Amino acid sequence: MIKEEFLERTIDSTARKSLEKADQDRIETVWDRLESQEPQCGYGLLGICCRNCAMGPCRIDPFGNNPTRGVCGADADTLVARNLARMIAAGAAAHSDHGRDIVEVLHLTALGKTSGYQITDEEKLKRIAGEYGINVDGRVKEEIAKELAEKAMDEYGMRKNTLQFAERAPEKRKEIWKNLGIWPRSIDREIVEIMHRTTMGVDADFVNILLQGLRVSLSDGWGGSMIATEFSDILFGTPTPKESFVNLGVLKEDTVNIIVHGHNPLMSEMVVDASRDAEIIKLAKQKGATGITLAGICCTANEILMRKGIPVAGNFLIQELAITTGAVDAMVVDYQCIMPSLVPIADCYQTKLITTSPKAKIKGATHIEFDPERAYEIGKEIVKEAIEAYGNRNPDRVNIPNHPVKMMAGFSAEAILGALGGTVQPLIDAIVAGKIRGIAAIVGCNNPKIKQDYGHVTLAKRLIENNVLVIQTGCSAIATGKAGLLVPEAADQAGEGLKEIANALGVPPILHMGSCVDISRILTVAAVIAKELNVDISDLPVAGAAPEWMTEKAVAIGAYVVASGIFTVLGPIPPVLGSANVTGLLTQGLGDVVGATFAVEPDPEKAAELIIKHIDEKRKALGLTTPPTGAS
Ligand code: SF4
Ligand code: MSK
Repeated sequence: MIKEEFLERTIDSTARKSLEKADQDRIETVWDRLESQEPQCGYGLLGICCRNCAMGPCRIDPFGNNPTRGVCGADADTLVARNLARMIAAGAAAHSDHGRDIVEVLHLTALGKTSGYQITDEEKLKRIAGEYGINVDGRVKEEIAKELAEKAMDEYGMRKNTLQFAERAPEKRKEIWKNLGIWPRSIDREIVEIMHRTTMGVDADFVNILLQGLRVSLSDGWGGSMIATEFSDILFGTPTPKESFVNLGVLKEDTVNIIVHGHNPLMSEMVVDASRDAEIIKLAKQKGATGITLAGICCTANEILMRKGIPVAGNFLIQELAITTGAVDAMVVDYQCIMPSLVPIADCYQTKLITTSPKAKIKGATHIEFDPERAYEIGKEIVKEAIEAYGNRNPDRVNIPNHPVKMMAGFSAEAILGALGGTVQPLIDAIVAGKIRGIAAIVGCNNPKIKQDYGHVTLAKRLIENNVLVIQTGCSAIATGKAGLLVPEAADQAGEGLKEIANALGVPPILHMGSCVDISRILTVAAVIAKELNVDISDLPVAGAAPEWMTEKAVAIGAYVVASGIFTVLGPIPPVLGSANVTGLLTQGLGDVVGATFAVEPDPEKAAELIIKHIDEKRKALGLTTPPTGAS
């Protein structure tokens, strides 16, 4: 019998078993640490504290009593807007810096200065080069890639003053951005400007601050993230639908088990290739293993799942539990969403925790630094470390929860269009006919404040029951994968119309579109549909949701999704309630400005109702009749 408290922490049955084991082994987890932090600071939760200068730290009374202003005179509106803008800037920086690393490696690859990388999708290279106005005729792919990478590098600086991919948006959307003065000029510039504007004594107009927050978010969604996605496709291949497996049961007792965790595919792709090297497999067998099992966690998992079909061990809240299985010989991390707590847990199970990025070292971990010029050799070195660690594994401490779940992923924009016969028209026809009521993007993290995966899975189920096609990325997609919803058979749980479409195409009713930066794929598809209909994105029966979000990156994503015209429902409440003005702007005022707003609804059942109501209103405005609802 699993303890009641563990049943309350997660709906993932393999996580529940591992929580039991962690408890027996006296391992402290993220849930334990959340408990020890409670009650959390009320000022922080409301967003009304500031430590942006040494006259502070300052806080503002949430009930309107003294103090109503910080030492410098900044009021609650300014504090909340500044704090939110800084969250957006940090999130945009993370996504965009990831994109920058990809651009640099594409450039080095074009110059012949990398090991292990090649230009895999030449067709996409030429298509993207065409978007950037680069002549491709009669030129070899390396020449084109070099010029394209250099043009992208310009978008991080201040000479170009515009972002090419923002041109993908429909005309009406572009007009809105231009009229509001939030057209993104460059990636780094917008982030730096947020930091400037929010330092002591600069921007004290909450509307002005938040508009710059939207601009920096657009430089992420239509800039850094989109570059990360598209340039990764050029290097590693554009994803196509493929089957794989998910949950902790993908680990195996008799193989060397390696988990890759983080976000950027540059290192993990090399670890994948190295783990398939005949000489390396032979080495693993010499040590008594039957082979090498590679699995992923978080968005690095999604990157190599989408392109290579590598199984997924779990999403964000699984990272500690994976090690407590006692079966992980090495966990290889790059950056973002990696808990520093992994070091003491890895120590308990003789797991090698290997950091690879100079930007993300963790004290106590083994650091094997990524170097694009020796990337494949480093990949082999890492796998050899794992093989060595396999020899130290204590079989008495191994307990892998079994029964991995089948899942399907790989739905890039190109793959979706391919499945539809090369055009979005069949999708539009299905929406017009009411077979598909609308489209909802469910994205984002796990957050220990919410029962793990409950928000994602419940919301997704309710939406597909009501004929809403669900598209997903990030840890959210892994959640529904674990729940068995990312297989074509899950269409049986959808409403009649969606079921008919999914069955006809042989796809799940929920499409896994990739990692967090791949939300840019969702923007691309939304733009294509809007252009086809000659409307704005905000006119479409589409919505977004982040039922268990946690990172600053998720705040940046929410901001660019809303700024792109898509109504978005958040589960956890962002730290804005300390300002009625900022809260009002985000939940109502933005509707008049960018045609979309945020809503906050922690209950996924109610969030589904909000999304369906929104979709029906948009359908009505487009003159489409609302279809019948209900599961088949
Ligand atoms: Fe206080 Fe103003 Fe300094 Fe913030 S910037 S810490 S509100 S004095
Ligand atoms: S990994 S950003 S916990 S989705 Fe992209 Fe998951 Fe959120 Fe990290």
